[in-house]
Amino acid sequence: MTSQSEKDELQKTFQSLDKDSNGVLTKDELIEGYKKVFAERSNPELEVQRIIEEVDINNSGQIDFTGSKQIFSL
Ligand SMILES: [Ca+2]
Repeated sequence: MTSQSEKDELQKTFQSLDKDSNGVLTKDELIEGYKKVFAERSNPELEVQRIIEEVDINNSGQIDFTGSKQIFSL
């Protein structure tokens, strides 16, 4: 479904957003990234909150690489 180049691209995006390189994106990291990727959308905080609720199935408040795939393939 996802091509290798798309995966590489996503990996790069994920790593650039993961400021402390701990392998997960916190809400703050996500908001920063969301603003960059979807610059035209308003209310990034609200959107990110909604996404976290949707993707964060174990309620950790953080998104791992698998979760980020869902976000950026929207
Ligand atoms: Ca992080």
